[in-house]
Amino acid sequence: MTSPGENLRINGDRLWESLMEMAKIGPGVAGGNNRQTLTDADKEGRALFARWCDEAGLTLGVDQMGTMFARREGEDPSLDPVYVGSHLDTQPTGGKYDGVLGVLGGLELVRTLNDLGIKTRRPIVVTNWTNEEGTRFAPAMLASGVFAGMHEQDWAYDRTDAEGKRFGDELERIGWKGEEAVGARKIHAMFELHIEQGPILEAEGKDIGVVTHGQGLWWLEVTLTGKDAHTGSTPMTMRVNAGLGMARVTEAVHRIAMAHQPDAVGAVGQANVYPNSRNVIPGKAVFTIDIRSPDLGKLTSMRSEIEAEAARIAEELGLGVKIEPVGHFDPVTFDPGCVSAVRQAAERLGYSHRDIVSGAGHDACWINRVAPTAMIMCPCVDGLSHNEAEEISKEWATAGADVLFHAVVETAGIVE
Ligand code: HGY
Ligand code: MN
Ligand code: MN
Repeated sequence: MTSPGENLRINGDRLWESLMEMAKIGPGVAGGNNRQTLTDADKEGRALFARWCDEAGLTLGVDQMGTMFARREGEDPSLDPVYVGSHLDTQPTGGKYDGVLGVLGGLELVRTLNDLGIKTRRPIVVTNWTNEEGTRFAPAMLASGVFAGMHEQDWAYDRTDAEGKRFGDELERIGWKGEEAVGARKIHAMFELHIEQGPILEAEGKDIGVVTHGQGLWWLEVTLTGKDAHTGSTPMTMRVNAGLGMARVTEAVHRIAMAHQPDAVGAVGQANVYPNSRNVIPGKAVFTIDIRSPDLGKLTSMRSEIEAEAARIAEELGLGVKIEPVGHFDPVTFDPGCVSAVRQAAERLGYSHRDIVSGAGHDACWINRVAPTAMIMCPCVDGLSHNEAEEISKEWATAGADVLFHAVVETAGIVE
């Protein structure tokens, strides 16, 4: 099978137009997006993607977790397809490109094959994985995790959002609960294009990140139980202050991550105090710790140090403490064959590139457990993501999609 010639490129203008079109759905308040999973905005975004897939002649399948699989037939339909894709759901204050670039970059790859009349040996499937973000329903990468056999489907259906709504009910409500058994599809290889969500590629002036590994992660949900009391009349020595406990644990997470440098991160992003009244000492605090490292040893010791410190702080303040893991995956090593297909594509196309470890989690991290998988990254401005000001250039998007196109078509094989 010949690989595509270096002049074969995707249509960057068309890709950019599609990104801007999708960005109109579930707008944020500051130029980004709030298209959270299984909301009406997600439903609208799915419908647009489905229409575009139909216009590109793709056959759409949907599984019981709502993941969308749009298939372009290959010369030999019996062969396992090459998958591309990412996610269309966003953070509540998300950007226009996180996940979306990977889905629409996959669609653009198909549109280009259609323009050029190229037939591939293997089918190609463009994928929108449900609930990658995990912000409305924890954990992140929920549907790809069920697909990879890491979560039971019924457990996933029972995940609830802040209003107590169930994942399974919301999936039915928006009409995207498909028929297909999750994980039944056989994948020959998967490639995911994604913005870096960090500062390295832009700082080094590199067009492409060849992702060799992904950080491992723990999400630990902490519940501290104290006693509601009057902020004015309760003596300081009589307080059982869950809010104070949360503050001290949050500081400890930062301190422990700093003590494990380099290649360790930790923060608390989601936090609630109850009753959350200005003049009531919080009797309860519920917050999620997010710790990550590419080094399993560091990840494991950070978790045990944080759990020990949280217990000590709770003891000191007379608080009840419960810590529940609500998300986890070990550090990931992507498939060397797929990684070199990405690296060779960047070289063939003349794009500057460097190997990189993904700081963020992605659906590719789970799919890598069931099929050879690799990722391609493009820079983002100031490394900013999970912020409505997330920005990339059309050139960066085009370069990433070009490399995706070449790596996928080479893996799928071009029919003479
Ligand atoms: O949390 C993550 O790394 C991803 O953005 N869901
Ligand atoms: Mn993402
Ligand atoms: Mn994200």
